[in-house]
Amino acid sequence: MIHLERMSGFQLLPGRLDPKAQSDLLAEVERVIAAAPLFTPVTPGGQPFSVRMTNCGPLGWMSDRAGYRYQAHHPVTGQPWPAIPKILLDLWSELVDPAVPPEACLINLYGPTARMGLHQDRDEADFGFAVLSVSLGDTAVFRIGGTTRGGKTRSVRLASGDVCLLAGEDRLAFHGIDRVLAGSSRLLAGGGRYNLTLRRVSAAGPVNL
Ligand code: MD6
Ligand code: FE
Repeated sequence: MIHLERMSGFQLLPGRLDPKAQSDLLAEVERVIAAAPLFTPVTPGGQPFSVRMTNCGPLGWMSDRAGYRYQAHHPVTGQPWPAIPKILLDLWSELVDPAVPPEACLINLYGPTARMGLHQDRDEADFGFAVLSVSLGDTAVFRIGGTTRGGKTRSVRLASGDVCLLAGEDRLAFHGIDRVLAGSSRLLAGGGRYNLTLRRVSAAGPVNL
């Protein structure tokens, strides 16, 4: 069974994308944003996020007063999300699952004061699939703990080109971004950081035999 062969735990692959791959991916992200503009989500309680957000893939992650969810269309344009760039599909195939593709790629843009509170990624049907994250631009201070809120945490820097995976026993680990180190990368012309997270949202269908 493929599930038993998946890697476990939190995995950081520093510099997995070289500078050329980073600028190629950035161009793809900019193409996605041209079709699916960044928006500022709000929590169900009405608080705006400090990141701006968009998605690519058949499903996109959303938050508004109606709650957290995945949906197939952009909340402002009403259009389907653009396709996931091939470079990201190839990474998923290599690192997560060659047979079952991701359905959602959430794109978060951090300005110099943006952060992301500790959270679990738990809006997906099958936690057997890892969440794969790619960082572009300024370095972020990432915090990761265990699967209960309030436990011990550790801090890890995520630099441009780094790929990380939340898999296995860490798939439901609490994690967040304490801060972004403004000026630490020159990849984005105006500074800032993109984080891209690829997820399988629904349970995998039957494998073709
Ligand atoms: C970020 N990352 O790096 C926030 N989620 O900006 C995440 O929330 C995340 O890095 C799931 C898996 C990996 C991640
Ligand atoms: Fe997350």
